[in-house]
Amino acid sequence: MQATPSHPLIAVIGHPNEGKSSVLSTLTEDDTVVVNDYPGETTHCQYFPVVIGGETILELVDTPGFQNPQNILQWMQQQGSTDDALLAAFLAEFANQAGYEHDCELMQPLVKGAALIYVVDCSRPLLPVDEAEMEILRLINKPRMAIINFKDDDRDYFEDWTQAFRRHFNVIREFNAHKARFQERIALLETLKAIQQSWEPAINRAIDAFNDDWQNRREDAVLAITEYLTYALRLSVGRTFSDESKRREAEAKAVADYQQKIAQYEQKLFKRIRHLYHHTVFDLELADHSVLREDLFSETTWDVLGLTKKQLTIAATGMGAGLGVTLDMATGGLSHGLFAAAGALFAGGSAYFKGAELTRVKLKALPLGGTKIVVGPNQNPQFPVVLLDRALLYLNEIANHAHGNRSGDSPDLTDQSVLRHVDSSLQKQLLKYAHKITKSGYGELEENQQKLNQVIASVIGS
Ligand SMILES: Nc1nc2c(ncn2[C@@H]2O[C@H](COP(=O)(O)OP(=O)(O)O)[C@@H](O)[C@H]2O)c(=O)[nH]1
Ligand SMILES: [Mg+2]
Repeated sequence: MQATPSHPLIAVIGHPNEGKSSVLSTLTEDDTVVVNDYPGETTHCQYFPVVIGGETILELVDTPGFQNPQNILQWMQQQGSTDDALLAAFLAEFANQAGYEHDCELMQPLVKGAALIYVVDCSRPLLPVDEAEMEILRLINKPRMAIINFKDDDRDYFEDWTQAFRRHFNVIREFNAHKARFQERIALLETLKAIQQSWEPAINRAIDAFNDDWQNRREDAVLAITEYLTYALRLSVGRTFSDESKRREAEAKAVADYQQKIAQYEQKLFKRIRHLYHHTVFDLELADHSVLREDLFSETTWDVLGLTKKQLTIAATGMGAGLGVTLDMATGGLSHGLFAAAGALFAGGSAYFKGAELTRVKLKALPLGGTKIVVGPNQNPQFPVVLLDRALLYLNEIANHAHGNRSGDSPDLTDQSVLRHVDSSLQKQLLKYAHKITKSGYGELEENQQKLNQVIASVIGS
């Protein structure tokens, strides 16, 4: 009955509602795995291959919970056999017994040569059924490890659990299905090598593939962010109006249109990032206090993100008139989000920034009558910093969000600005290339984009 799978096959086994599906979802980065608030809903094994570059490098199996562990253990203890012989005898005996469907089903992957991960929530007391389940698995004697998934922080029962694990498993590891990040997933894979040594080369290949894939995703994300910044920095929006009485309305519409276009592109970017990180089904909710819940052009966004006035002054030093200190037109008529917020930021700041152009609003007389008002490109040096800060915050959030965590609460986002904490030379380069992109003719655009791309990659790597 012993089959040998061509790649590591691992059954995730345990009591209903302990977090099996959540662990599996997080490990495979698959948010199609059904996670249930109520126990006992999984009735059949479901196979979740991890495919990278077209190759299945690993496969995990979600299994139903045990139904009758104590009866089964009693029966097994009377058999006088262990290992594969015991597994075969059990299936022969119970295959057609009503009420044992889940018990038989969960053993199926083991027949196919799977190793097993036994998942328990150690924040609850150890019960006799748990001992029975662990003893059944010990008797069947497949390569196995215990995974401790604390559903809450209660550690009162941990010692009892640890002792019970020692009797039944050689390898025990803590893994939080809601919080685990990339490095913790890799660490768990490393541990799997210890339970099934013949899989070591395959697991090493899987780890390499995971690492490469992780790197590729970052590169793709950085490229996508550079494209977005390029679009936003170069964007301008025009509106025509026939006489002076219509000017304010035209201006307001142009500003609204300008802001909406950037906000829409940002949403497109966020979706792309979600897909890169395999968050495709579950609609992830941002933490309550995340600044990402604020509109891109809200005052809060402009207060919390971007560089401090001092940092901005230092980063912009030497850029001189390049910053756009010349005004085509006073921006006083524009009271909408971005312009008002940016104005507030600079008010009372250095004399240098007081005169800085917040955005370019040009008026052009049209040959056939009427006037065109043009909003953008925005040359406020804080503009690319705020946009990039939001994109990096989102990337961080997504890259670290465990796929098994469906409750929407997410890692702490209190330290909101990423860019305030990077080296000032990077801040300076960011401003420099953002500014060049705003101004570039098509001939030099690509080169400046590549530079900006490098700056963003360094920020992420720093
Ligand atoms: N807070 C918290 N809840 C968890 C964790 N793991 C699982 N849960 C929750 O426990 C419930 C059962 O999880 P599920 O993975 O479906 O358990 P299964 O029946 O063993 O597959 C779900 O409501 C999960 O959101 C965890 O690490 N932390
Ligand atoms: Mg489940």
